[in-house]
Order: sequence, then structure tokens, then C-alpha cells
Amino acid sequence: MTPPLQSFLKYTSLILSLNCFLMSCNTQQENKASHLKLWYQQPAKSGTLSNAAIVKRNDLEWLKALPIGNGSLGAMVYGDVNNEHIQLNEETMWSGGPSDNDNLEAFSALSDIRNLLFEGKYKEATTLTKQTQICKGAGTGLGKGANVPFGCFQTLGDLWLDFDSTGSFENYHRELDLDEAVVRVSYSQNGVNYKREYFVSYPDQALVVKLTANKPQSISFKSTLTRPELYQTKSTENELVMQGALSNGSGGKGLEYIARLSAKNKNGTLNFNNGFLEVKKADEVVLYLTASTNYKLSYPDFTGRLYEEISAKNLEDVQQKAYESVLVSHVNDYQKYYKRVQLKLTSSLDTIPTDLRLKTFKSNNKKSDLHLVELLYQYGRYLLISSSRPGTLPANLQGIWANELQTPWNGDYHTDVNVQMNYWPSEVANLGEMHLPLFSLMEMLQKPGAKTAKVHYNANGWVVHPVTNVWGFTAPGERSDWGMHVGAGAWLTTHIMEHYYFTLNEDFLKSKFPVLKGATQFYLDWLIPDPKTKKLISGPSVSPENKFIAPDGSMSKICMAPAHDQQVIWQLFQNYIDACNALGIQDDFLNEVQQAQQQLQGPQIGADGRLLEWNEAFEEIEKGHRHISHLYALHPGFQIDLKETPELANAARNSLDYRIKHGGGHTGWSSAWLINQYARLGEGGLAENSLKTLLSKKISPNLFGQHPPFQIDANFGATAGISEMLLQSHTNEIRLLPALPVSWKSGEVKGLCTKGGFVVDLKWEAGELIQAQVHSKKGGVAALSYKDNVINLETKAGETIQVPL
Ligand code: FUC
Repeated sequence: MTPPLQSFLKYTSLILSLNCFLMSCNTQQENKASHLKLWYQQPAKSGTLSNAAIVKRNDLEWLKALPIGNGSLGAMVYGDVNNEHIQLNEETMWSGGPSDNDNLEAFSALSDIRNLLFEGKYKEATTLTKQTQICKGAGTGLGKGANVPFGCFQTLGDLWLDFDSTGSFENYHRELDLDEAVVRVSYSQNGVNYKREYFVSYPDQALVVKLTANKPQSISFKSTLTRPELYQTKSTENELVMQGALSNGSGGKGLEYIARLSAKNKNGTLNFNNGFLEVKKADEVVLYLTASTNYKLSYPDFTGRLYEEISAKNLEDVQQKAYESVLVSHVNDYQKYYKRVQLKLTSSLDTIPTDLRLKTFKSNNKKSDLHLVELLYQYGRYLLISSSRPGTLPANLQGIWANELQTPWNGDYHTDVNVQMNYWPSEVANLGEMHLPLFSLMEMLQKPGAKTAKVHYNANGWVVHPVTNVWGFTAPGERSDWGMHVGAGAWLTTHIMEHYYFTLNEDFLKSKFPVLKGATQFYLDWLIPDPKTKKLISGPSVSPENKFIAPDGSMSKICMAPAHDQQVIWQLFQNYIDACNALGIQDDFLNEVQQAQQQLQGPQIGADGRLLEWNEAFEEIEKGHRHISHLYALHPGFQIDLKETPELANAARNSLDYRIKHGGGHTGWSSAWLINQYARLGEGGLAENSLKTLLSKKISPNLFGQHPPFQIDANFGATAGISEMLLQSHTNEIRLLPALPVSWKSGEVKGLCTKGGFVVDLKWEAGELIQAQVHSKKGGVAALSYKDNVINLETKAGETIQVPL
């Protein structure tokens, strides 16, 4: 190389690297400035090690603690100064165990119940249903199943750090940084500035806590691991080990678990002794915690893993690495998913702590707080990444965070809206991988569900009713009024095609096709012709979980052809037909499905213009009922659409308005559903109203959704709903800004996904779309619709196109 060229290149590369350095500084600064955080100026008050046994489990302080997690290991960080408390979870910590719940009397009474219903004898039909159709045994224990075979998702326990400091502190700051999935706490005490950093790493399968101070020898504390019951904590030379077995709900030993804690210090001393870790006068301490159980997701033998070895190996590996590298690989792994979507509704700086912001919002008569909307939106994505990863169990009613032995509703999987809602944001908000655990659960449910289908209904295929658990519970619930929701399996299974529609991943579809076909098979056998209309109908079943006044004067839930069942079955059949088209399947079974779909009783409009919830215009007992299952076809289904079936859409709107007028949307998840429903109706203002109701009434200081109690579906439903307001692709069209509220004047969203494998970025000003970009993963035509215009954009796989507006 000639010298001048060499020096030119050197010079250029110097300039380049300087530029890169400056750019990376700028990006870092920009990133820092744009970091979304939940932040507070006070700790959540924890108990202390000495009163661990009597710490109130379901206290309000827990709803101020901050959740971190890696899909299976979870923690709630209180950030208290003198006594730190980190409540722990491991997603498979389930009491109970597999049990046979199928009712051998069910099938012989089935046709009698149907006949009674056809004769209008609702009272008798309900009595016979109660007597014969419910599960055998205690079922879910009426939602308190910790000590029956159904079991309950339980806390793993608590990690306590009792510091030797007492007294006051200042400059307190506590935050959950959504951009990095790290909790940070800082404060000053006795002239020393303290910092703590907490995260749960997916790559290293460990909870990591780093404690530092700006003066040497300032960190001294005593620590241990406890659990409200069934545990023993021992110390080895360099570990604390908490171990035990839960109850199997039948008087025996159930799931086994282990949690291990180790520590590294800079200066000072570390001592593991007598079940405690004692740290004296350290400059810095890093704690590592791993946990594991012997659970395996495989019916009927759920025992599998060498769990003691797994947790030991994880602990050994993580502590051999430098803290910084563990942190960096955690952040990189998390950001791979999190950074895919950006939402900007405001450029104002976040100068108000999150709890005060919420309070102000409530007292300000719900004046829009766009920052809060951004925060809630990304928090939903954060929670999904932190509670549902490929290879884990699906996010349950509380994700993976629960601090009790008897978690509300057993912290299980309710399949009559709740677990489905958990996954509504997964595809559109660019977290398709996080959807995968739901399919693993369905695969496990096939076998027990096939037995239930045979025993209860003499049907082929598989079924699940409104509640299931990690032990393969598929029978109807113990109370027929909610337990006879026979459409639940159809609803659950529609998620398979939802994932396919967005990803066009044929291998995925092939591998899950048997699950889809099994569910379809079940409903083909289950449906019967209505003697009057000859239409195919489902029943005996319920419209979750609403009651009506029957023609015989009784108050009933049991009926034939609830609109919800009819709609989810239509959707399942449509999904099956689409799956066959995608996979090139053409056979007699497909023909049968196509014919059955055409013969299904479809949605009906009552004389008052509302969509009928039941097969006749019965009067509902609870007019503002929290479930709006008879509008499933509008959302999340696509049988009803504003443009394609305007009359039905209008009837759905009437039903929604009526529900709300009578107090509907009163649980967190219910108001979250309304956001989605109104978005589908193109009603940005009404969708925003429901979002505001949720934010003002059903969100705790740590932004956990509230039924109440805490139920995470509202968080996921809200994230899905906000996405639906900005982008929809439930029909063949991709609708841009279909339900933009007036108050979201200008903004930008990047990285939302649509069916067909497109990724969309949108920018708007003064309520008008000014920029749109489509990235095509799979090629094909993107039919983009904005207001009344439709553009058919031809794309090639891998191409990114600016849309001409
Ligand atoms: C359904 C709802 C309840 C609650 C429970 C977990 O049964 O009807 O409101 O959300 O799930």
C-alpha cells in the first residue's frame, strides 16, 4: 500500500471510529433519555427476616414492589432500605398433581339435558346438568385448590436481607427500567451513597443482585431464604439451600423444589452458617439465586428433571462470570425482543414518579396522560417477555408473580378469556416467540382432553373447559354454571392459526396441525342440529358467565347455542379450513368441516338492535356483565367486521354500549377487552375511554392490572388494545391508524406486526398519517387501508417499502 493511501485510510478510520464513538455516546444518551421507567421516591415497605412467618402475604405493599423475571424465575423487589425483601417465584411451583376428574355419568344424561332444553324446561335441565355433567372430585376447589388435587400456583418463598443499618435515609430512588429489564435502587444513609441493581437473566437462568456503596466496608447484612410452609433452609460452605416438597392435594408428597443462593464479595467477610449468610463490612456484594423443580410438562407423568443438578449447574456457571458480562448478556437478550417496537405519543420528559402520575391521572378527571399510555403499553410487552419464553409454561393469571400459597383462582389458566387475553399482544406487538408456551400447554392437554371428550360426550378429538392447570385438568368445572363452558377449547385452539397468520411459518403449522384437527374433530361430533331450524348448535353450554331469565321463569345459565360457542366454533372451523389451504390438504374431513361451518347457527340481531347473547332474546340478569363473550366474533375473532358485515358490527356496538351503560367493563380485564372491541369498531375515542377507565380504576402503583385482585390479563389486554387502535389486520386488509383518538394528536409507532408477515412503522401529525413504512418478511401483497383508501402494495421477501401516501 502506498504511504499516502495508507495514511488516508488511517485518517478515515480514525474519523470513522471517532464518529462511531460520538454516535454511540449520542445513542446512549438518547437511549437514556428515552428510557421508559416505572419510578418511585420511596420503597415498598417489606417485612423483616424476624417477622417473616407473619408477613401479610397479600398486602398492598406487594403491589408497590417491582416485578422482574425470565419466563420461569420471577421476583418482586421491594427495595426497602434497612430490610430488603425479594419475594421469589418459580413458574412450576404448583401444589396438587394429576388426577382423573372425568364423570362417568355424564354421557348417559347428555341427550336428556338437550331434550329438556329443547322443550323449554330450563330448570330441570339445569338440575340434571348439575347432577351429571360436572367434574368428579373437588375440581378447582372453588378457586381455592391449594390442598386438593387441582393444586395452586404458589410462591417459591422470600429472600431477606437485614442490614445492620437502622434509621433514616435520603435521596431515595427506585426504578424498573423497561429498556433494560433492570430494577435499580439508590439512597444515602449516614453519609454513604448506596446502590442496588437487580435482574433475572434468561441466558444465565439466575436472579442477580448487586449491592454497592461509595465508601469501603459499608455493606453488612444477614440473609436467609424462607417460605410460608414446607421448606428447610440449610447452609453449605458457600451456599444457602432452601428445599422442600409441596402437597399433592391427596395427602401425599407432590412437586419437589430447590432454591440456591450464593454470593461474591469485594473485601469484608462472607459466612454461610446455620441457614444464614452473613456479610460483614464488604465494599460490594453480588448475590446469585437459582431455582428449579422436578416438574415436566408431559401428561400423565409430570416428573422429570434432575432439578437439583440443574439449579447447581446454573449457580456454578453464573458466578464464574464477571458481573458486567452477565448484565450485558441479560440486557442484550432482553432487548432483542423489547426493542422491536417503539411507541411515541409525547416528547415531554417524565418528571413525575409513577405512583404520583397515576394518582394525578385519577384526580385530574382522567385528563389524557400520554406518557402513562406509553408506559402501560411497553410494560405489557415487558411483562410478556418476562413471564413467557419459549420452553416455559404460559403466563398464568398472575404471569409468574404470586406471593401466596393460595393464589387467587389458583393462579391457573382460565380459558374463558383470561389466558387467551394474555397472548393477544404477542403477535401484533412483535413478540411472536413468547406465544409458543401456549401451544406447548395445548399439546399436553390433548391426551387428557381426548379422554374427557370420550367420557363426557362420547366424542372424538379433545376438549378443555373454562379452567385448566399444569396437571392436565380438562373436565368441566365443579359448578355447572361456569364450568360447562364447552367452547373454551375452540377459543384456545384459535391461537395456533393466529400465530401462523402472522408468521406464515409452515413448519410451525404442520407441527401443531394435529392439535387443531383434534379440537375441530371434537366440535364436529359435539354439534347437533336444532330440531326447529336444523342449524348446527352447541349445548348444553353457557355464555361465560352470564345468567338469563328462561321462558319457564327460572334463572339459568345452561342453554343450547349460546352465541359465544357458535362464534368460537365458526372461528375454529375457519382456522381449520385456512390451515388446510396453507398446507395443501384436501380430504373428506375438510369437506365435512366446510359443510358444518355453513350449517352453524350464526350471529343474530335482536329486536332492540343488539347482538343476541343466547339463541333467543332472553333477558340477562346482569346487564353490565363483565364478560362480553357474545362479541367474540368482533374481537378477537373476525367473523364480524366493520366493513365486511356492517349490520352485525352495528349490533355488536349496541351490545357494547348497553353493557357499559349498565356498568360493564368493571374488572381490569373487562375494560381492557373493551379497548380492543371499540378499536375494532373504529371508535378511537371510546377505546381511549376504556383505557382511561382501566388506568384510573384498575391499575396498582406498580402498574399491575387489577380484577381486583391482581390479574395480569388486563396488562396484556391493554397492550393488545393500544396496538389495535394503531394497526389492525384481522381481515384481508391492513388498517393503518384505524382508531386513533383525538388526543393522540401526533406520534409514531415502529415495529408492529400484521398478518401475512409484514412489519409496519407509522408516523402521524395533527391526527393524519404522514409516513408509513412496510417491511415484508415473506413477500406478497399488503392491502393497506387508510380511511377510505386502499393501496395494494406488491412486496418481495426482505423488502422495506415507504408507502406512497
Ligand atoms: C373468569 C372471570 C373472573 C375471573 C376469573 C379468573 O372466570 O369470570 O372474573 O377473571 O376468570
